[in-house]
Amino acid sequence: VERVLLVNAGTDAGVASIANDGTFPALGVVSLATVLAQDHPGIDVQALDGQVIAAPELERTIRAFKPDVLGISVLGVSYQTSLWLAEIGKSIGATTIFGNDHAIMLAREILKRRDVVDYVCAADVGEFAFSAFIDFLQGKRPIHSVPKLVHRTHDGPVCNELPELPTDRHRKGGPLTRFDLDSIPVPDRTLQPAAVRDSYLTNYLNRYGTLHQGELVSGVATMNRARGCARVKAPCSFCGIADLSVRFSSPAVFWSDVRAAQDDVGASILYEAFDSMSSAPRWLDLLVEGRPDDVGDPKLFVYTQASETTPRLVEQYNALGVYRVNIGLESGDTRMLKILKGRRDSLESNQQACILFKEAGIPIYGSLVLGGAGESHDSLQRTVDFAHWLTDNQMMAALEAQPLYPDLGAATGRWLLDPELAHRAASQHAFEIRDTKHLASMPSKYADTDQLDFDEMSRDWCRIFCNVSWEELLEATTEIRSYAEQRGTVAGSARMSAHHLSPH
Ligand code: B12
Ligand code: SF4
Repeated sequence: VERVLLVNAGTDAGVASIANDGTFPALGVVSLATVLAQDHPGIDVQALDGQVIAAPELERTIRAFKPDVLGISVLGVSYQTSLWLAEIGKSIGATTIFGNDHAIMLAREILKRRDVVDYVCAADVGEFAFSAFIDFLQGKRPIHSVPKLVHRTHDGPVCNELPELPTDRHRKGGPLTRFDLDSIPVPDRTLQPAAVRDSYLTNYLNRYGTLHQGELVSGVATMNRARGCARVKAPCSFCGIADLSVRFSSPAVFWSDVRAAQDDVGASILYEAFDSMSSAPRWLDLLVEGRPDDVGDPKLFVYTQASETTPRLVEQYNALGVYRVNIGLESGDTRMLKILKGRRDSLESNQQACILFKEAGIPIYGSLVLGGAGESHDSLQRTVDFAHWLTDNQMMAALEAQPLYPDLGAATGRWLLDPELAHRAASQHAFEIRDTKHLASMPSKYADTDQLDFDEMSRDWCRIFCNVSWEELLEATTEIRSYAEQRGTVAGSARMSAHHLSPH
């Protein structure tokens, strides 16, 4: 193995964009490349992002680089592009391997059906598993010792269920038990070509430049020094994130990562991809205490939860340099919020959190999920009203709205595939199953395939679980987006086809 190329597959043609698409770097491929470069210094390794490189140019680059191994980062809406990339890889003799959430969830189905995919890496933290995979290709270790590698055998695809974090790389941490994620080296962001790095900044300024008037934005970076969410035991019903267990890096490594992003790409804006920053107030204190005096004024964009937002949290965010927050607001109806998220969520807690951020001058990147189980005309209208309230009060940096997509990794997806489970959830959360016959046909439709049509799944979901039609969800989506856009707020939608959004 002399050359390894890691590519984040860009979103498939015709899929709607979220407001942040192409504005922040795909970190996974850069982090994988960093560990590989450290563990295998003889290998020429590069990371590319198909989200910001046009398809013909990406194909030319892959063919010119002639990788021995082509690793592809695959999400639900980039599966067709990923298969196209794998075909290119096979046509030039590369070994192909898929990773990331969509590939993890459908690993066996993919290997059963797609000859152009040789392996799937099912690790949530993929760096060490991938490095071990390269060792295997170089004949340095047997295949069954590569953690979380899904590979073909006579008995069908199997996954090596071994720990994905090597224990010898752990460092002992302070009061928060261990800082597991310190074992992941600070990413070398220069492993992406300069033109790719520049395009994120250009896209960011095109979309959000007005939020930074009179301020120099010199670079944008993604970082990830904590993962998981306090709701790990009872996640939001639509949340399909593969592993929500809470894991951290030490403050020292957090700030080294910030410095490296400043040095490598001049980053003044950093997107910390921790699934729920508000779930870790003690870690926030440690970050603020550990902040070096000479680190300048980096601005952080973080995920936060409305029900965990307090004046104290906002103070901590101010001290840390948080300039923007991403909140899953999801609904303007308290009953729907309890079904979608949990007992502690309500319209009131959503509004209180938004008011606190508005008073602190922190704009919100918020999203709304339309069509949770039991959605009615009234609840949908309350969400539209809430979206208007958010826009009118100028609280939003961007607003997202879309019909619920039942991710197969989420409770909603499991209900779709398991009618009995769905009936139990219906009696527990007091919602009605509207079409029992259609529900019964779902397992055979979706359990045995690697092709998931997200519009159709969302439509099926709505028919079974909602008291409104999918068309009404689309109308509400369009209404929320146009109201926001007409008032100068950036709008977006995830996991749906763009043609369903009528022009406005
Ligand atoms: C930051 C982020 C973004 C950023 C950066 C995009 C990116 N591709 O990284 C932005 C804002 C641009 C973005 C856009 C989108 N995102 Co996003 N995003 C995230 C977020 C919050 C963190 C991802 C991250 O950086 N993690 C840290 C890095 C280090 O880890 P990683 O990316 O998971 O990669 C590790 C492993 O997965 C594995 N791995 C990954 N790829 C590969 C490849 C190989 C070969 C191997 C061996 C291993 C491997 O090893 C990596 C290193 O540990 C996740 C939520 C989450 N917690 O995962 C959602 C998430 C990945 N996004 C999601 C979605 C839906 C999108 C969009 C499709 C939205 C849309 N338009 O509809 C677009 C996709 C754009 C694209 N094609 O890249 C979903 C994906 C769901 C799914 N199953 O497909 C997630 C899981 C959130 C969710 N539950 O809804 N996103
Ligand atoms: S959607 Fe967000 S808040 Fe809900 S469980 Fe997932 S990470 Fe946690």
